[in-house]
Amino acid sequence: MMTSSCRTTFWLTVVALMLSVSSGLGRQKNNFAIIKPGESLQDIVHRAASVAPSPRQLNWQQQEFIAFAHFGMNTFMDQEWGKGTESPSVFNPTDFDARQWVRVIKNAGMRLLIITAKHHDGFCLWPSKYTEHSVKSSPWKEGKGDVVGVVAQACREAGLKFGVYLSPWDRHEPTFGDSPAYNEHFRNQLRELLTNYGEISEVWFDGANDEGPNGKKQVYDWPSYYKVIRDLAPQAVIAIMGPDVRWVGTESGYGRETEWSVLPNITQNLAAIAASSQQFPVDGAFAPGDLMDDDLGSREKIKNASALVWYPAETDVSIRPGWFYHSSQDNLAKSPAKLVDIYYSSVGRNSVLLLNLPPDKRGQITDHDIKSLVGMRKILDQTFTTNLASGATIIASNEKPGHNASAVIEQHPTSYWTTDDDIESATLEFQLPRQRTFDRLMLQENISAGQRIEAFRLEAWAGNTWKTLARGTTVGYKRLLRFPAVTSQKVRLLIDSSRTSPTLSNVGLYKSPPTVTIEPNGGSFESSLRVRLSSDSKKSAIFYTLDGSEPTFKSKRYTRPINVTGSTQVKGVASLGGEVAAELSEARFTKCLKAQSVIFEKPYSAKYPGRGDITIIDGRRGSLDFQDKEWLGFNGDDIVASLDLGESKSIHKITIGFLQQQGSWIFLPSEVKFFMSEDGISWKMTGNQSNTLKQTESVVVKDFSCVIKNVSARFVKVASKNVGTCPAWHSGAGDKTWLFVDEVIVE
Ligand code: FUL
Repeated sequence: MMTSSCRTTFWLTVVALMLSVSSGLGRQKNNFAIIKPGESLQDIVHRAASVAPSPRQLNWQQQEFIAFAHFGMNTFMDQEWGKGTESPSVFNPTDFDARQWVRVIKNAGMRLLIITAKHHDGFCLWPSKYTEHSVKSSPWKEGKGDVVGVVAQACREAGLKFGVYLSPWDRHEPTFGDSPAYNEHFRNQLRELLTNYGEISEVWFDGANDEGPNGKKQVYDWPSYYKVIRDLAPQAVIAIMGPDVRWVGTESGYGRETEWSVLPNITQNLAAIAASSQQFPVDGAFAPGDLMDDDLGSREKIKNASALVWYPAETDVSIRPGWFYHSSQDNLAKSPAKLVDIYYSSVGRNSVLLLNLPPDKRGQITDHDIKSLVGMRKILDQTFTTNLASGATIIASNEKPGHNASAVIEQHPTSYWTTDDDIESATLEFQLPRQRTFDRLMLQENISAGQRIEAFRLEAWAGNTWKTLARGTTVGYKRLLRFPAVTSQKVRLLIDSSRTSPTLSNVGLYKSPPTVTIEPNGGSFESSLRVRLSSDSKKSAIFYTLDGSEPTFKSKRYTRPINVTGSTQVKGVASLGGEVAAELSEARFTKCLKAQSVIFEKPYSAKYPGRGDITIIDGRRGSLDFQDKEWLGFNGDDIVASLDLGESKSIHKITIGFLQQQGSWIFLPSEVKFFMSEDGISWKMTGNQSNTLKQTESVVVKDFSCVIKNVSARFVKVASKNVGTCPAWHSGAGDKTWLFVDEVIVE
């Protein structure tokens, strides 16, 4: 334990060291700050507001939206984590095309690509001198290929930045666990990657870790890795298990509403700061701590801090459920709307979005993923191309000379608005050139001066009063807020709280393309159904079709609810000024006989009870997501379900739907048999259907049905045969298989 005089000496040493380290930086801001003992909360808050990104951190943040490519041994083994024992003979892309990756990534608006040069299985995508477990031992290009080299070159040609993921955990390398030897091995691999492939902008160190092949635990020499990077690639940020960029804390794609880039550093690291001889002392002090907390940098979190550091968030998420390519996930690429939602919740919450696009066994990004990306880009472009605030006259409650409010709508890259010193709240009032309709707000702080804004509101003038449209806490590099569309000529931005005089470099008001909502959103019905279409933009017209074709502005215009009397597919689009919006909405409706009740011979699993018995007769269909509460799950058992229609009815078709998602042990039934009965006692089989779809096929919802020539019956029974156990090729070979059912439709 330190005595108080000892603590004072320690602090003086630390501060002196900081000052000497930063003296060469002139007036440039530091990306760390030491808090002196006895500083008040106000002092600490001001200090936090002056911590700013290092040039490499600022440059990285400005890339906004970047790509990950998980490619390697796992792509060919159809797995997520290799054991390190895989044979290099399986690595053999059939039509490798790095230029295709780069084209797709650039067109999607991403500016940097990080490749998994080595994942946990230890297989290297470049011909490393330090192991045989690499492309050079594979049949691809007869062992003469270099994935890292070709991808780096393609990026350079296209003006895309390039980064490497190098897994510290290596399940193949024999020296792993023999700490000094593996540390040298790892540094050697880093040196290869950082010297032979041009400029590297990001080095990504994964936190996943376990024992080595020899059962020994590796002690990583992180500071020595950082030193190699600082020496060979000073422009590169070191992410995740590194001091420049932090993991946002989830792999969902959703960052925090309140996202501070300035975080408290933990006390014990100050000794490491003091010991560090590097220009950016934070390297020596780095320890990731708990990054999953909801709050990382509020006043509450920094009030007892000993040091503060600029440590911004990166949000990594895959376009599919897995990080690596699996054909079974081809239908599970996130939709354009989902990707847009993720964009708002990451880039729009002061974070960089790192979206993974896993190339397939050909060595190309699949059309499924490209379709989603193109759809996403179209929506974002339609939204953000025109800033409806441009041309506005802006009145600020306070302006610092040389930093007028007009700077927030100027295109100039470094101009920004701020107030006189020590002002902690302010208002900017925008008089727009004319009435405008908008539903998105974009704010950017001038983060080269630090992150300051703690609370803000957007209001629009509604004729006689101000109406609040949206509220937020932090802004940081970029904040995007969505709210229902409003039309007004006057808006104001109220900054209610700022750590010190607030800054803004950009303010934008935008209108997203209108989308159509169909209500109800599909399902089955008994006699007729009224279907309503609406748009989130009152000014837009809605066009629709009922025959499955794609609607255009030449299709039927929606004016009143549609009376659906037979099985129908409704597709609708909104159009504004003759332009059809990017998003198509669709819903399928099936006319059927309503079952009064259903009885199962054996119960469904308590783990997947959907919404109870009625799940399979409620008119709503299960999606491709087995957790969506529309599915009933049966583990190892057959399903025998009897439906009571209440009275004898003429039947011409019976359909039952199943899900296949073999990655989750869910298989289609091998056979489905259909029966009918007038009394529920004596049954007559009316048809059967065997499964013809391959068990290796991607995720699908498949209907089994039986067509009958209008026979009357009160009861219907469907018996579905569970395949029982996972086949030999499956990773759960011999385990019980699941049957997931929804829904039974009697027509
Ligand atoms: C994780 C890894 O274990 C995953 O395989 C993937 O690489 C992801 C980005 O990071 O920690």
